[in-house]
Amino acid sequence: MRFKGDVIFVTGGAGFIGSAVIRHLLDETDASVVNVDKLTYAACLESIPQAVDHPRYRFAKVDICDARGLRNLFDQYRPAAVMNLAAESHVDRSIDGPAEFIQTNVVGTFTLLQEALRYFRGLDHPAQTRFRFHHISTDEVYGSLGDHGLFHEATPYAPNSPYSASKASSDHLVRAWRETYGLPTLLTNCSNNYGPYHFPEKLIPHMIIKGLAEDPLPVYGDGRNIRDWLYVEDHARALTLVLERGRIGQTYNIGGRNERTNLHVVTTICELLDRLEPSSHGSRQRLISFVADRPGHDRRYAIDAAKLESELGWRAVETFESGLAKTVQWYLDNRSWWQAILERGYKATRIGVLQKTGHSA
Ligand code: NAD
Ligand code: TDX
Repeated sequence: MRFKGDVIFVTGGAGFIGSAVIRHLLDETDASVVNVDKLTYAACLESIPQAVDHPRYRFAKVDICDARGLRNLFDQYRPAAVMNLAAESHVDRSIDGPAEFIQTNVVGTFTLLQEALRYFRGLDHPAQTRFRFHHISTDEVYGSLGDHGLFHEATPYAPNSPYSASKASSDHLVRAWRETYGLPTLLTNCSNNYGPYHFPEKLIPHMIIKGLAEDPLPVYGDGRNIRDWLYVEDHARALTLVLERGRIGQTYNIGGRNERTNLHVVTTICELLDRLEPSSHGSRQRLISFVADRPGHDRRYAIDAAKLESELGWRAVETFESGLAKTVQWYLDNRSWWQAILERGYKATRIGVLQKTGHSA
């Protein structure tokens, strides 16, 4: 029985990937889950429908920057593992307002590491042997690739956005807490996720929702930037596997081997929408509009997931085509989920374009 009797803290469990991890843990393992989330704009507790009255689920509204709040949680629940997914995650927002990214992604990770270490030091030897601190990070820490090559676990860090710089900082802290204090850490760096319950600000849901509304589909720059897409449920399986069987102190890169240009992604979404919900005005491709590029826009990401595949036997189940078809269908079938986000004030307007004067924080 996987994780039977274990309590796992999932920080950021009301977010896109965190909620997928919790759904997976509740459905496929025997773990008890404590969802530790501050509930920012990106949070949505409705993304875990099976959590309602679930005997192995608890929610705690706690900020990972709040040492005292975290300490109480560690003392109360005595977790066997922490999976840290709490973060500010949107690159465009980090351009307009980097301060929150430094606070949560750097200071928050530091605070969580400190409290995890304090708790770990108080455990008996068998419990220390089992304890894991798993930090979830991004391939964006490696910077941008040219036309060839892949990101490997040993690729040097070269972050280009305030978001990726804050994630790189947090990764370094995790490494240091392992090397200096002996905290049993695991680190995973994954490529762009997509799938159900994805917040509408990100490329794929943004284009689905705009396409349904017959609004312009804003493609940044020339649309030839490449992302390597990973279906979120494949990612959740990979994370659980790394937590269970990954080697302490190691990094594992996670990717779906699905490199696509942004223009290809948007065109495919148009084709799927046209097939599933035809428009009387003709193909949605007429809505594609090229707009000002994102400052510091990384050109290409691509992950080599060979280490995870060979060491732990993980394989992505979804191809980009099967995963995207499922995703578009999910947004058609679950309009109430994303319409509630629009109704509570999320404005799908362009952000992250540099202002000519002044500073942002
Ligand atoms: P998300 O923005 O959808 O969700 C983040 C969650 O963290 C939200 O529920 C939010 O309320 C919570 N949170 C934010 N600040 C917090 C704080 N200070 N204390 C407690 N909770 C807080 O993010 P996501 O896309 O699910 O990403 C999860 C993790 O995976 C992040 O660390 C991100 O950097 C990483 N990642 C994401 C992707 C992707 O494509 N989405 C790819 C690679 C890595
Ligand atoms: O309207 C858009 N038009 C557009 O062309 C949006 C929202 C995005 N884009 C482009 C920018 C990127 O090249 O699409 C690509 C994907 O953009 P995002 O969805 O903002 O994702 P990205 O910046 O690649 O970062 C994502 O993957 C890595 C997550 O948001 C990060 O949290 C993760 O670390």
